[in-house]
Amino acid sequence: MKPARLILTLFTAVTLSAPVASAAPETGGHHQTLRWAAPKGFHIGSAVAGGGHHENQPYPDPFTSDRPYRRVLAAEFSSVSPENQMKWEYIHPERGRYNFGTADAIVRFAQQNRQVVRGHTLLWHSQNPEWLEKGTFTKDELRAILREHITTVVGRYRGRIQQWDVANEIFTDTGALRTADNIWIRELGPGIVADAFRWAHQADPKAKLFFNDYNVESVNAKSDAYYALIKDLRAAGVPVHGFSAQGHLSLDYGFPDDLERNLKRFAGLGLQTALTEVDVRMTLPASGVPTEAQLRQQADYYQRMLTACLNVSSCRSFTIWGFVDKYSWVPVFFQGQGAATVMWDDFSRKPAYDALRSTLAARR
Ligand code: 9MR
Repeated sequence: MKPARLILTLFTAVTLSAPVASAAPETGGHHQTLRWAAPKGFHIGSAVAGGGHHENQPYPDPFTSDRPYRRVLAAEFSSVSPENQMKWEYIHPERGRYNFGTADAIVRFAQQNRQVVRGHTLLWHSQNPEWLEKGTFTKDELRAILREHITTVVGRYRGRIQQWDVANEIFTDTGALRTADNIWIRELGPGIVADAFRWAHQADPKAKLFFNDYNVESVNAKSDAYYALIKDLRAAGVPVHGFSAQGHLSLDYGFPDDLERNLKRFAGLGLQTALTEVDVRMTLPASGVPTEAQLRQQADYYQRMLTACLNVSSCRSFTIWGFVDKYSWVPVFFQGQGAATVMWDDFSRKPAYDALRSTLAARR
């Protein structure tokens, strides 16, 4: 290349891609990233590591402390989801006291890097603070607490959250409502779910409001329960806009071949769909290092999930639950399993990463 041409190329690369030009050297420039490969309007996302299980690990908080991690997060993704930082126990640790610092920083980071944000989550049975789970409240008080929380948190980020997981994991795998372990449904009855959507919609009329769960990739008892509930809610005019499958898969189980068909039936209700927490774990060999065959099969699972989403026009958002193994929740929760993400600990790319990028690029 002639020197003048080289300088021009460098110049345009830097000016056109700022601020994403800070891509880590190992990602090889923005033309080789997932977000660049993605078709227009299609968001490729990651969870933002921090809080939750990270707090008991022998490393500092990834999002606030790991600069190479932040560079890859900015360079590769056009959507981010706080992994724990907007959950009740993190953002509302005491009654009447909110801890917005990290959530604010994530939303700011997203704006600086031209990323959208998926808010996670408002009504859930897990990761609620003790003051809430163990407190003594009347039904009216509890209702007011939820309403105030949703109004405050959703209102704070009004206009800056693309999709909210309003209700997370409200059904069991048999399709029963979690009436025992979900404090809201147990104490206030199932009608509270509709109220949560109404309050969220009032606080941010532009945000798309989702039901989100795991083990709903297929047509099964659990996804049937969502289908019936959402149909009723929409008929009653409740502002429900989306249904998302988390996509936590394992090589120990078969691939959910009917994922595309399942997403399409929800699209048929007039909903947006999304894959929100994709990862593919495996039982590791004694060496702790996945075999070539496992890596190939993992790449295949990632690719098929992405393809299912790309084949459904209402599915415009595909998020992986972290991109680097060292911060993944999987080894912490499943003994002997791991390697569930698309990058090795030094941010070099696994076959699963390449499969995602080439699949996106083919639809560009
Ligand atoms: O990845 C999250 C981890 O850091 C937390 O310790 C854990 C606690 O429940 O939650 C993990 O994220 C979950 C998500 O919020 C909802 N779907 C399942 C995810 C994996 O457990």
